[in-house]
Amino acid sequence: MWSHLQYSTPGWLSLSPNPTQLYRWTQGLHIVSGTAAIPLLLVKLWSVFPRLFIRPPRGGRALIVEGLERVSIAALMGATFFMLASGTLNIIGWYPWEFSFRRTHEAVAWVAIGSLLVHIGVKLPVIRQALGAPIEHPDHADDPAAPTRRTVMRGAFLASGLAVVLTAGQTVPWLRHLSAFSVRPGDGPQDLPVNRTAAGAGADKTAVDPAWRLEITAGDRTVSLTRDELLAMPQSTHRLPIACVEGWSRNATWTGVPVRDLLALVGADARSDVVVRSLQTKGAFGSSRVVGNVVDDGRTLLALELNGGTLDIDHGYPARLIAPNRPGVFQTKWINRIEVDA
Ligand SMILES: Nc1nc2c(c(=O)[nH]1)N[C@H]1C(S)=C(S)[C@@H](COP(=O)(O)O)O[C@H]1N2
Ligand SMILES: [Mo]
Repeated sequence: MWSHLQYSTPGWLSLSPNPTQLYRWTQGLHIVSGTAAIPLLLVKLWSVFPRLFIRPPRGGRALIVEGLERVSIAALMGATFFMLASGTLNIIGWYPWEFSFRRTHEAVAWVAIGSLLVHIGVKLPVIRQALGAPIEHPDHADDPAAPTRRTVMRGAFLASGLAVVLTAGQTVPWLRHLSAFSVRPGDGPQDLPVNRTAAGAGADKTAVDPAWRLEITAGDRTVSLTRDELLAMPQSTHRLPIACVEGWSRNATWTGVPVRDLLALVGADARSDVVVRSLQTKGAFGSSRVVGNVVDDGRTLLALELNGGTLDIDHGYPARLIAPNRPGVFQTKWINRIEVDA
């Protein structure tokens, strides 16, 4: 839910650039816990599956209670399946649907949370009874060939742990080489994965055009700078992560000009909200808004270099935004305009 809040922050709320790694952490936890939940859900379903075929009770009241319970379970199952399936497809970067993934994933999460609370409420007496009973209860031993509860639990946690180890490397550096299943273990130019390439954004020609200029505007004031002029300004270097909504994240070393220094050139206040625009001609996320308290942070850079070399074109050459505690999707690449809000 925090990841969603950072992705789509209401206008009246101004989130802090600190802690620097917060979005990376919530996003990583989100992906890891979702992955871990898949085997747990499957085992849970397997264990309750036979109950689906139990004859409904006779008698009006009992039938209504049973019916309501089944409806709430249907909502819980539907929501949970949707969450894990759509989340997995999002990590893979495959969107075989028309609706907005992010907004739907968030809305259905509330359905899942609500129906889970109802389900736990309804089952509380059963849960209490089961937790109080010895784990190898004789009632469960009527089929000697069936696995014991302990075996099933161990299997489930093992499968879940394995799923985490095999995917978490796209977020956790020391797991990188273990993560056979992670979709983007992170091989890209300059030791950083690429989300959308310059060609994919329709910016590959304009990005290398010698006529490129960075335009900074505030009201009727405009300043235009070449890349060499930007390089001649005082540079700052900071280690900041890219944390992608699609489930991978990575720290990198960025060098460039603090955005607030660029605002000073047009006489704008360092705490102004700004919109950064790019050369992008195809697809979404070609521009983004940076709120004043992020602009004011000296680590919010118009980056010109990455990991000690000139920014690769697929990482946003000639210039890209990088700011602390910011969803990757808003770290806009191929910037050519910075507009200060009036
Ligand atoms: N102009 C533009 N900038 C963009 C994007 C984009 O599609 N267009 N994708 C964003 C996304 S989703 C991520 S995760 C980061 C990834 O940066 P990288 O490709 O340099 O690792 O760039 C962001 N910047
Ligand atoms: Mo992203």
